Amino acid sequence: MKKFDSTLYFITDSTDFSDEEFLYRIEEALKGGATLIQLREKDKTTREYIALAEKVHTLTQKYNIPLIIDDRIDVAMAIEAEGVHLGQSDMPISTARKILGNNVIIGATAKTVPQALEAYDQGADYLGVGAMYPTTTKVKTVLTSTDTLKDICTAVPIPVNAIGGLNKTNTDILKGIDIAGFCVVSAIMKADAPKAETEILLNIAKELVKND
Ligand code: TZP
Ligand code: MG
Repeated sequence: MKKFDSTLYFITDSTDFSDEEFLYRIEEALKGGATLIQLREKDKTTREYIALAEKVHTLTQKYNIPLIIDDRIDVAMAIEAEGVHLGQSDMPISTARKILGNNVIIGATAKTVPQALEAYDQGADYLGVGAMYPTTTKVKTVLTSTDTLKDICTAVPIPVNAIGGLNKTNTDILKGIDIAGFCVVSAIMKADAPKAETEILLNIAKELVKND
Protein backbone atom coordinates (compact mmCIF):
# COMPACT_ATOMS: atom_id res chain seq x y z
CA MET A 1 0.00 0.00 0.00
CA LYS A 2 1.88 3.02 -1.19
CA LYS A 3 -0.75 5.41 -2.47
CA PHE A 4 -1.58 8.25 -0.13
CA ASP A 5 -3.07 11.72 -0.11
CA SER A 6 -1.51 14.18 2.33
CA THR A 7 -3.92 17.07 1.66
CA LEU A 8 -5.06 17.14 5.29
CA TYR A 9 -2.65 15.17 7.42
CA PHE A 10 -3.84 14.79 11.01
CA ILE A 11 -1.12 13.98 13.53
CA THR A 12 -2.48 12.76 16.84
CA ASP A 13 -1.40 13.49 20.41
CA SER A 14 -3.03 11.43 23.14
CA THR A 15 -1.72 13.68 25.96
CA ASP A 16 -4.50 14.44 28.47
CA PHE A 17 -7.07 12.19 26.77
CA SER A 18 -8.51 8.90 27.93
CA ASP A 19 -8.16 6.16 25.29
CA GLU A 20 -11.88 6.39 24.68
CA GLU A 21 -11.85 10.16 24.10
CA PHE A 22 -8.67 9.92 22.02
CA LEU A 23 -10.12 7.25 19.72
CA TYR A 24 -13.41 9.16 19.48
CA ARG A 25 -11.54 12.25 18.27
CA ILE A 26 -9.62 10.25 15.70
CA GLU A 27 -12.84 8.74 14.40
CA GLU A 28 -14.42 12.20 14.18
CA ALA A 29 -11.40 13.40 12.16
CA LEU A 30 -11.77 10.40 9.87
CA LYS A 31 -15.47 11.18 9.41
CA GLY A 32 -14.56 14.81 8.72
CA GLY A 33 -12.26 13.77 5.89
CA ALA A 34 -8.67 13.71 7.20
CA THR A 35 -6.72 12.18 4.32
CA LEU A 36 -3.79 10.78 6.29
CA ILE A 37 -3.34 9.98 9.99
CA GLN A 38 -0.19 9.76 12.06
CA LEU A 39 -0.01 8.23 15.51
CA ARG A 40 2.60 10.25 17.40
CA GLU A 41 3.46 9.05 20.90
CA LYS A 42 6.53 10.20 22.79
CA ASP A 43 6.05 8.82 26.30
CA LYS A 44 4.53 5.38 25.84
CA THR A 45 6.34 2.12 26.41
CA THR A 46 6.76 -0.04 23.32
CA ARG A 47 3.98 -2.30 24.54
CA GLU A 48 1.62 0.63 25.14
CA TYR A 49 2.50 2.15 21.76
CA ILE A 50 1.69 -1.10 19.96
CA ALA A 51 -1.57 -1.60 21.87
CA LEU A 52 -2.77 1.91 21.04
CA ALA A 53 -1.55 1.65 17.44
CA GLU A 54 -3.61 -1.50 16.95
CA LYS A 55 -6.75 0.30 18.09
CA VAL A 56 -6.05 3.32 15.91
CA HIS A 57 -5.28 1.08 12.94
CA THR A 58 -8.65 -0.66 13.28
CA LEU A 59 -10.27 2.77 12.97
CA THR A 60 -8.18 4.02 10.05
CA GLN A 61 -8.75 0.77 8.16
CA LYS A 62 -12.50 1.23 8.60
CA TYR A 63 -12.20 4.54 6.70
CA ASN A 64 -9.53 3.29 4.30
CA ILE A 65 -7.03 5.95 5.38
CA PRO A 66 -3.33 5.07 5.71
CA LEU A 67 -1.86 5.11 9.21
CA ILE A 68 1.66 6.43 9.71
CA ILE A 69 3.55 5.62 12.93
CA ASP A 70 5.88 8.29 14.27
CA ASP A 71 9.51 7.43 15.05
CA ARG A 72 9.24 3.67 15.44
CA ILE A 73 9.61 1.29 12.55
CA ASP A 74 9.26 -1.69 14.93
CA VAL A 75 5.83 -0.49 16.02
CA ALA A 76 4.85 0.17 12.41
CA MET A 77 5.95 -3.35 11.44
CA ALA A 78 4.26 -4.93 14.45
CA ILE A 79 0.84 -3.61 13.49
CA GLU A 80 1.42 -3.62 9.72
CA ALA A 81 0.87 0.12 9.50
CA GLU A 82 0.93 1.68 6.07
CA GLY A 83 3.86 3.93 6.94
CA VAL A 84 6.34 5.46 9.31
CA HIS A 85 7.53 9.03 9.89
CA LEU A 86 11.18 9.63 10.75
CA GLY A 87 12.84 12.76 12.08
CA GLN A 88 16.44 13.88 11.89
CA SER A 89 17.43 11.89 15.00
CA ASP A 90 15.46 8.75 14.14
CA MET A 91 16.65 5.85 12.00
CA PRO A 92 18.13 7.05 8.69
CA ILE A 93 15.66 6.92 5.81
CA SER A 94 17.93 4.63 3.77
CA THR A 95 18.13 2.11 6.62
CA ALA A 96 14.37 2.20 7.14
CA ARG A 97 13.81 1.73 3.43
CA LYS A 98 16.14 -1.28 3.42
CA ILE A 99 14.22 -2.86 6.28
CA LEU A 100 10.69 -1.95 5.24
CA GLY A 101 10.90 -2.41 1.47
CA ASN A 102 9.12 -0.36 -1.13
CA ASN A 103 5.51 -0.88 -0.13
CA VAL A 104 5.63 1.06 3.12
CA ILE A 105 5.24 4.85 3.14
CA ILE A 106 8.26 6.57 4.67
CA GLY A 107 7.95 10.22 5.61
CA ALA A 108 10.78 12.44 6.76
CA THR A 109 11.10 15.71 8.61
CA ALA A 110 13.17 18.30 6.77
CA LYS A 111 13.89 21.85 7.84
CA THR A 112 16.42 22.77 5.18
CA VAL A 113 16.99 22.10 1.48
CA PRO A 114 20.01 19.83 2.16
CA GLN A 115 17.95 17.76 4.62
CA ALA A 116 15.14 17.53 2.07
CA LEU A 117 17.49 16.40 -0.71
CA GLU A 118 19.12 13.84 1.54
CA ALA A 119 15.77 12.38 2.63
CA TYR A 120 14.58 12.23 -0.98
CA ASP A 121 17.81 10.59 -2.15
CA GLN A 122 17.49 8.00 0.59
CA GLY A 123 13.97 7.04 -0.46
CA ALA A 124 11.51 9.19 1.48
CA ASP A 125 7.98 9.28 0.03
CA TYR A 126 7.02 12.65 1.48
CA LEU A 127 8.42 15.43 3.61
CA GLY A 128 7.03 17.33 6.59
CA VAL A 129 8.46 20.85 6.71
CA GLY A 130 8.18 23.27 9.63
CA ALA A 131 7.43 24.60 12.09
CA MET A 132 5.77 27.34 10.07
CA TYR A 133 4.49 28.97 13.30
CA PRO A 134 5.32 28.48 16.97
CA THR A 135 3.50 25.41 18.24
CA THR A 136 2.05 24.34 21.56
CA THR A 137 2.55 20.68 20.71
CA LYS A 138 5.44 18.95 22.47
CA VAL A 139 8.21 18.99 19.88
CA LYS A 140 11.83 20.03 19.50
CA THR A 141 11.71 22.28 16.49
CA VAL A 142 12.71 25.61 15.04
CA LEU A 143 10.76 27.92 12.79
CA THR A 144 11.01 27.38 9.06
CA SER A 145 10.44 30.32 6.72
CA THR A 146 8.02 30.19 3.82
CA ASP A 147 11.03 30.85 1.56
CA THR A 148 12.67 27.65 2.78
CA LEU A 149 9.38 25.78 2.34
CA LYS A 150 9.19 27.11 -1.24
CA ASP A 151 12.81 26.12 -1.93
CA ILE A 152 12.20 22.61 -0.60
CA CYS A 153 9.10 22.21 -2.79
CA THR A 154 11.21 23.18 -5.80
CA ALA A 155 14.14 20.97 -4.81
CA VAL A 156 12.32 17.63 -4.47
CA PRO A 157 9.70 15.88 -6.62
CA ILE A 158 7.92 14.18 -3.69
CA PRO A 159 4.91 15.57 -1.76
CA VAL A 160 5.82 18.27 0.77
CA ASN A 161 3.55 19.11 3.71
CA ALA A 162 3.78 22.23 5.84
CA ILE A 163 3.47 21.76 9.60
CA GLY A 164 3.52 23.71 12.81
CA GLY A 165 0.97 25.98 14.45
CA LEU A 166 -1.38 25.81 11.48
CA ASN A 167 -5.11 26.24 11.94
CA LYS A 168 -8.12 27.49 10.00
CA THR A 169 -7.19 31.14 10.54
CA ASN A 170 -3.56 31.27 9.45
CA THR A 171 -2.84 29.17 6.36
CA ASP A 172 -2.74 32.14 3.98
CA ILE A 173 1.07 32.16 4.18
CA LEU A 174 1.01 28.86 2.27
CA LYS A 175 -0.81 30.32 -0.75
CA GLY A 176 1.10 29.91 -3.99
CA ILE A 177 3.57 27.42 -2.53
CA ASP A 178 3.63 24.02 -4.19
CA ILE A 179 2.73 21.98 -1.10
CA ALA A 180 0.82 18.70 -1.25
CA GLY A 181 -1.08 19.63 1.89
CA PHE A 182 -0.55 20.56 5.51
CA CYS A 183 -0.35 18.78 8.86
CA VAL A 184 -2.15 19.71 12.06
CA VAL A 185 -2.07 18.38 15.59
CA SER A 186 -3.88 20.72 18.00
CA ALA A 187 -6.20 22.32 15.44
CA ILE A 188 -8.11 19.02 15.36
CA MET A 189 -6.96 17.36 18.58
CA LYS A 190 -8.11 20.27 20.74
CA ALA A 191 -11.12 21.36 18.68
CA ASP A 192 -14.48 21.63 20.40
CA ALA A 193 -16.02 19.84 17.43
CA PRO A 194 -13.27 17.78 15.77
CA LYS A 195 -15.37 16.52 12.84
CA ALA A 196 -16.60 19.99 11.85
CA GLU A 197 -13.10 21.42 12.31
CA THR A 198 -11.65 18.70 10.09
CA GLU A 199 -14.20 19.49 7.39
CA ILE A 200 -13.25 23.17 7.49
CA LEU A 201 -9.52 22.40 7.40
CA LEU A 202 -9.97 19.93 4.55
CA ASN A 203 -11.72 22.57 2.45
CA ILE A 204 -8.93 25.05 3.17
CA ALA A 205 -6.27 22.47 2.33
CA LYS A 206 -8.00 21.48 -0.91
CA GLU A 207 -8.14 25.10 -2.02
CA LEU A 208 -4.46 25.64 -1.21
CA VAL A 209 -3.38 22.54 -3.09
CA LYS A 210 -5.61 23.34 -6.07
CA ASN A 211 -4.44 26.94 -6.40
CA ASP A 212 -0.81 26.01 -6.70
N1 TZP B 1 6.88 19.09 13.85
C1 TZP B 1 7.06 20.39 13.61
S1 TZP B 1 5.87 21.32 14.36
C2 TZP B 1 5.10 19.95 15.00
C3 TZP B 1 5.80 18.82 14.61
C4 TZP B 1 5.44 17.44 14.99
C5 TZP B 1 3.89 20.00 15.85
C6 TZP B 1 2.73 20.60 15.17
O1 TZP B 1 1.64 20.65 16.05
P1 TZP B 1 0.52 21.79 15.95
O2 TZP B 1 -0.33 21.57 17.17
O3 TZP B 1 -0.24 21.55 14.68
O4 TZP B 1 1.23 23.10 15.98
MG1 MG C 1 10.67 11.56 15.29
